[in-house]
Amino acid sequence: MLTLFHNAVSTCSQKVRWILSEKNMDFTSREIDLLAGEQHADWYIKIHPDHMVPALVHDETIIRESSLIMMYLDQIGDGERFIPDNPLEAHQMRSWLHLIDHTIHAEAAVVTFSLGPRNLINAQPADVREAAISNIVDPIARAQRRSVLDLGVMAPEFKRAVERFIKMLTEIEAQLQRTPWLAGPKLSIADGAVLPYVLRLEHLGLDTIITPYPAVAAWLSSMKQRPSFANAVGQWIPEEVLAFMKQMAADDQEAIQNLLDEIGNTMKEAS
Ligand SMILES: N[C@@H](CCC(=O)N[C@@H](CS)C(=O)NCC(=O)O)C(=O)O
Repeated sequence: MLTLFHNAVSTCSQKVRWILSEKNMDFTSREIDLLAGEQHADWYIKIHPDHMVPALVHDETIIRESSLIMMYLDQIGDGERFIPDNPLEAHQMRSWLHLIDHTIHAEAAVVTFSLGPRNLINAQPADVREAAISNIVDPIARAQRRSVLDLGVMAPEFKRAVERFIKMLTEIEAQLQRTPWLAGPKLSIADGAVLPYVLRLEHLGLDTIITPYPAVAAWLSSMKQRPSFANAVGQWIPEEVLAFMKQMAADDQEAIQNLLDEIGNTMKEAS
């Protein structure tokens, strides 16, 4: 019996739903309302002491950390395996997970809260907005959240996060010139783990960041055609939420374009 505590929009929840779908595994869904602060509820922090989703409960055992949950599910589920047998390909897969877990995930939170739900959070009463920030357990993430909610795309953290995303897209493009999937000739956990982060750019109305990378765009399109995409993403995130997430980038279009031009010029000078 599998119960997944997750959130529709959260990137790391999308990853776990992706592998559950690819492995045809049933689960009981328990959605956590992150904007309402349900992750801070006393009952939930017994399940995830870091106040985060996702958490998987398998019978009596709690498994946390989305990448680790993906690998666990691959091992307990029947059928096709998404951890490569070849040691080098398995290493390649884990390198993508490492990049996501140690760098990109935090930058995705910066990009997301500079845009997406920023207006909604800022419109809350001051004490509710303050609680949403001060309840964040990690002090670095807490300071970053405060900065991007205050300054939006003008926050220095936003520029750095976009630069880091561009570096990842360059690396993905290079990999996909060599192999059809991120860890080699076969679809693997790496593809499912990277997908939500590339998609997040699109969901936030930052598609122009992906445009210069044709192999990434083709890979994204292949991922979207798999049934796992609808099962992990499409069926969970309502159209009106997606429209809302894109709205702020439309409002901040000029500032974002100026920033992308500035980053582009710096990269040209450096090369
Ligand atoms: N390293 C963790 C990160 C989990 C994480 O950051 N979860 C986010 C959603 S993607 C969350 O629950 N945030 C709670 C909040 O924003 O207060 C994992 O991969 O599972």
